[in-house]
Amino acid sequence: MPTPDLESVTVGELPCWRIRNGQAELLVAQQGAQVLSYQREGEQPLIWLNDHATFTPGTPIRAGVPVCWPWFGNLGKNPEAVQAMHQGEGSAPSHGLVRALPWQLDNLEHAGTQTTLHLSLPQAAAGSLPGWPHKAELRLALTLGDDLAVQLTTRNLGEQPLAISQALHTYFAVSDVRQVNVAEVAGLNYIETLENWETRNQQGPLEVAGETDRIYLDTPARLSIADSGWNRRVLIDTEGSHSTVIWNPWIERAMAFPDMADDGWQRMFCIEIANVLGDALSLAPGASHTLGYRVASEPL
Ligand code: TA6
Repeated sequence: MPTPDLESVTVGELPCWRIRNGQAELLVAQQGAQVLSYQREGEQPLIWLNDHATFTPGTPIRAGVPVCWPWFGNLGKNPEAVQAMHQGEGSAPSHGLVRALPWQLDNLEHAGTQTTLHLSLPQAAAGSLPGWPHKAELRLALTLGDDLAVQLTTRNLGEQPLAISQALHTYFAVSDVRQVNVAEVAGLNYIETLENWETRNQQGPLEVAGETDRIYLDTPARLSIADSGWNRRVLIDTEGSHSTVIWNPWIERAMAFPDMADDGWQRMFCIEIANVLGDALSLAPGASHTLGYRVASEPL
């Protein structure tokens, strides 16, 4: 495999990096350290590049792998310890504070056939995120080899416990969301956020037949998306996570989004490897935690 190239490119108004290693191509925006797309040579994409997304500085990008940190979703729906970390008078944006900030590229590491892009967020280490005056080292490692690994590491640099929730809000690419299922969630309890956050039990594999926004609890280390339209199974091997959010906006919500084509909901399926609700973290001073996953695929 040739040594991968790192090329600086612009997508919309955003500076990005494109890495190709002869087998695959990865596109990463500096804003949010956000993977925008990942595709293996000659195959359908694994991570969805929403070509209707807004690529403008300061606006969250609805595509790829948004990093949700130091809280997931609506802050008010988080454990009290996570809420208490926010000390701002102002608003607490959905999905935290880091997805629309420019990150720093620290280095590019080559090891055998693998290339890793190491990114970090200096404002987190400095304790200067708005309304969140805590010091944390926040790093994202993206490793492109035979497959793609995404690892988000938080280290508590402060002197008090650090309470966070987080997610890698990945938009996986699918042939048609109506033709996929997730078998590993069968039998698990989940929070149905669309019905008053009731706890329910998943009967059989998850199939999407309407707006879906669920938090699965006690999720296993491996999840997969069986996609009969593309005759493949996407394998997601997770690290440091026991909760998973599964989301698809379906027809009406997608039509209301300015940054998604009216039929965009058919081609994306969010499986969000997370630490939320009872799986949220409390990191002792000096402690660190890595949330991550590796994505690969095989024929069905
Ligand atoms: O992860 C699911 C979710 O929290 C949904 O409730 C939905 O709103 C989605 O994320 C997208 O959130 P965003 O803030 O990017 O519009």
